Amino acid sequence: MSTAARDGVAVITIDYPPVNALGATSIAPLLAALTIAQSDPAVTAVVLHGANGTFSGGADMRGFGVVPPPRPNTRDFIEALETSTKPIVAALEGNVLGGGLEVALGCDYRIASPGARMAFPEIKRGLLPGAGGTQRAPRLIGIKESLAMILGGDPVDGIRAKALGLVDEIASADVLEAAIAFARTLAGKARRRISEMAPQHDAAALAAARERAQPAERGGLAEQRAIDCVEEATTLPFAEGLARERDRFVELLGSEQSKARLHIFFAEREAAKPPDGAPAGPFTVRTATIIGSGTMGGGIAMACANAGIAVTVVDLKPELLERAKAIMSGNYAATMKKGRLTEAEMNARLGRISYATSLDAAADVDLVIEAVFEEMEIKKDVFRQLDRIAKPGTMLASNTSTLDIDAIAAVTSRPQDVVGLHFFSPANVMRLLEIVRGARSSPEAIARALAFAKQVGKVGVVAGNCDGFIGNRMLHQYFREAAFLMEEGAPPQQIDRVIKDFGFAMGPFATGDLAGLDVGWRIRKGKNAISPPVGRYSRVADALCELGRFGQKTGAGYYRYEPGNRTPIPDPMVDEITERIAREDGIARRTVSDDEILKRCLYPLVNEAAKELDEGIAARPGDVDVVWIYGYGFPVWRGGPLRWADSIGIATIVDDMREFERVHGSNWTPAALLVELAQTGGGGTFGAWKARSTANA
Ligand code: T1G
Repeated sequence: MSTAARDGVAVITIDYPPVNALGATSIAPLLAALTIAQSDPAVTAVVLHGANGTFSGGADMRGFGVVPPPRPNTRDFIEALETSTKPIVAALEGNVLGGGLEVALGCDYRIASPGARMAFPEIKRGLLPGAGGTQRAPRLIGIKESLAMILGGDPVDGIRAKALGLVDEIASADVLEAAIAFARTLAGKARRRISEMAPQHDAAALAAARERAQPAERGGLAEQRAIDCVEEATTLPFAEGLARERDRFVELLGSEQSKARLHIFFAEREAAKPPDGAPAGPFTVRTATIIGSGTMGGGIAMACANAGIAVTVVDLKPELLERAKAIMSGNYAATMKKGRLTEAEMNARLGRISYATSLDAAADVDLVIEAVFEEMEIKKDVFRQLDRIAKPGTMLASNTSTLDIDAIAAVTSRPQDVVGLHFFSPANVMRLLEIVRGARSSPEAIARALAFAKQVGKVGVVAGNCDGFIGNRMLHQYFREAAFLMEEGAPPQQIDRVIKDFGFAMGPFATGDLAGLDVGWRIRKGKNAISPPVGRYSRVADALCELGRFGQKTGAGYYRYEPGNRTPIPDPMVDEITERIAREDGIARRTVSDDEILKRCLYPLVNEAAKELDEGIAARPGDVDVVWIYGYGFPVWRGGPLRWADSIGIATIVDDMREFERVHGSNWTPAALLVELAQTGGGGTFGAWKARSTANA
């Protein structure tokens, strides 16, 4: 879209809601407008800007994988900008991402608002800037800063961009007006093309980047290729470097690592939509009350304060509130010390948090989140009081991680307003938020919970009400099988190595030691779980807990730890305990292969997820993948357990499970949905099942 020339300046607008993505549909009119501007003698310069206060969110990723690739594409548009007979100024505000930033680099000059967000996020999609970014950025801002932007994928604001030389001016007011005024001064002047600039080589920066980059086989394929492209910006002529960039971009676009990351990008956004299609009406939490000032309550309060919500933390004893206040102040101070928060921002956030010893603080707020001790009777008592105190329409949530949300809702007169909000610790950091839908939770309550998740920067996923919801129910099966493998002869360090090599940050035993083995121990002994453990589980963890070996917090668990050091050290005592229990339980010891370990640890995730989908505990396969990426550290470049299962082949998984079932019994009976998918008529993948189930919805 363009407007008639004003004082010789034609304004061309990228207008393609919601993010001004650049695809054939949005680029075609831009090319047409550019052609008109070229032939209009009244036009001496062109300004390019984005509608609705944002420049562009980058190439339209929904067009990736379409054969043949839709044209015109971002590169076509940039080529037209560079060959324009008239100078072009980009007016940058809002998002200037990926192909959007590359388009801006195809212009002669860039004027930005101070708050503009400029980034090359392609690396987070398993890609690299494929429209000249790896060739133009080094010519404009140098190798080192280009590598930082391209390999980091994070935004710089206008001020930082000006300092880097990425933009030429900062607009003090209206960025479009500033760009037009700047463009007026260009009449008759020579073009300024970045592609004609000479880049400076920087061997040290390239070497440092190669040193830091992940190996291709551990999710670093895009990083490796991007560094190659940036290096060639200094060793090859522009046109050749551009061609090499294009080849590598096409390679990455076809890679499993990029497809997996794109799957998660869209699955995360799909998860934010209510599964039952209820309208996600606008809902903003302005005030909240958190009941309980422990680790979770404090973390949740910080998450709310960080999002601008006025929050009151309630606890019975003033000294508990003082402790919570000191912990939160310390957390903010540490963040400020790292330069990630200004003192003003820290004080503003602390100023949003108040403290009370009475539940009356829940009387007139939008949302109440209960985060008291994980004991059903205590929670029920809190909700009985909340039912009496909170004004009608207040959203009532429990942060429970193991208890029955229906039993909690049942003690209130308003079960339709009750949901679970299962935060992951630390709640002010971990991005996953499982929204537990009770049998009587209203669609509005679920939609409001999803809106709240987005408001506090969490990735919200709706889960049905069962023991462990989506994530922990799957985790239980994985950890149980890992313990069986240990009894059969695989030491903890071998199992943890296999899982780390797969791409997790930690294996199951190091994770258990970090979280505390006593947590599971208490649940297994407790009466509150929705259902007691089903079937056999290894007695090794209980034996360790009975010895007081709770993990890092006691200096020993599955591993031992030197004082003040978190490095897990294999401990022969654990082997002795395991061998004794195996002997007592008649379990033959043997050498277990890495391949068997990987399958027996990860297939239970897939099998339990298949059951959850069948039961409606999880609404979509992508929801399960999002839970595991954001809540459990599943390697994002593998796309989550179900995306990974699709890449292995469901039929292969079912065949392997049948063999494990023959040896190890019914724990390994494949879920009905897996068997269905494995049969040719089943469509063969979770991806296909999602499409079919959505179509049937
Ligand atoms: N392509 C297609 N759809 C997109 C999109 C994109 N680039 N960005 C967002 N959407 C959709 C999104 O799926 C959602 O759809 C809606 O827009 C709102 O998104 C050539 C190859 C821009 C910061 O990686 O980071 O350029 O769910 O909820 O919170 O070298 O979207 O409504 O149906 O996220 O306001 C590089 C990705 C592409 C940026 C806005 N660009 N997007 O956040 O809205 S590759 C990116 C974002 C590239 C070049 C390469 C965010 C945002 P629906 P949203 P938001």
